[in-house]
Amino acid sequence: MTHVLLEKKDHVAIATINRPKALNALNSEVLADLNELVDTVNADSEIYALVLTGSGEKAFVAGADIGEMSTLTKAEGEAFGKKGNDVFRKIETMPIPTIAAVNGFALGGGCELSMACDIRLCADTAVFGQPETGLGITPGFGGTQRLARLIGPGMAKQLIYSAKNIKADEALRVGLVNAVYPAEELMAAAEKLAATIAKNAPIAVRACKKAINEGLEVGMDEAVVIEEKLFGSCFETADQKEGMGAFLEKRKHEPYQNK
Ligand code: DAK
Repeated sequence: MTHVLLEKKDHVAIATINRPKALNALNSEVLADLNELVDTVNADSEIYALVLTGSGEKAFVAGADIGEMSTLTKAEGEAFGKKGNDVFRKIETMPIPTIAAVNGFALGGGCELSMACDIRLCADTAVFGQPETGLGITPGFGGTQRLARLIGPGMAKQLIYSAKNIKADEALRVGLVNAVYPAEELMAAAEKLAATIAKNAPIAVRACKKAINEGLEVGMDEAVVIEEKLFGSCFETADQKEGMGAFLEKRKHEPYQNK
């Protein structure tokens, strides 16, 4: 991967989008690298959580690459949108939890990328927005869909129609991010949360992600069945036996084995 750096700390992977000259803007190469990142992380059974951030102090991702997009035809635009949507959906449906550590501008495709992650933490210097209508296009990497689901249609429509950016405190107020940190503390906070998640039974954590994501896409009757099946599947795991056994024996559980 040329534009994505990958580091592992215990059971946590930290991926950094690294195209600082263009504020980490998403061109086809970065999208291809993100695709490869997901394949690499998914293939590593020792990774229990992923933190995604941007290189440099200024930007998480300043959007899709405007230079690359500017001359697209209708068919090419659709193809570019599909490429991004496919990668972002692949990120959203990764089995393990994902945390976007938003360290600066998260505009257009950058805001959309953060929304494809499970959890968003940001620096107090972060700026979010969907500037697309100001450029003559719609959000194309899931922004119209995920923003409305995350913060509600009223606020999503305001942000998307107005193309106005919001700062970290406003992103927290509208529920786009879970927490804001001083910029220099963001990565430590994101890694600490990822490590906390990674200490819990990995199969159970992955089942929770699947239950929440898949349950949100169906009616409640179907959703609770999804939960029941995943709940049941945990009782075939060694980690469930250790977790509950440790409680009953009044001892601390052994580190979970992902089994
Ligand atoms: N694309 C390409 N290059 C970018 C870029 C971007 N999105 N953002 C920044 N850069 C480049 C700048 O061109 C500049 O390059 P040089 O001139 O140095 O070669 C370098 O990064 C530094 O940027 P600035 O000099 O502009 O830095 P400033 O601090 O002055 O400003 C800024 C930072 C983030 C406010 C500004 O760079 C900016 O406004 N950037 C553009 C933000 C933006 O509008 N992003 C949204 C892009 S639209 C779709 C598929 C996808 C999408 C839509 C439809 N379908 C196919 C349907 C997604 C759309 C978007 O994401």
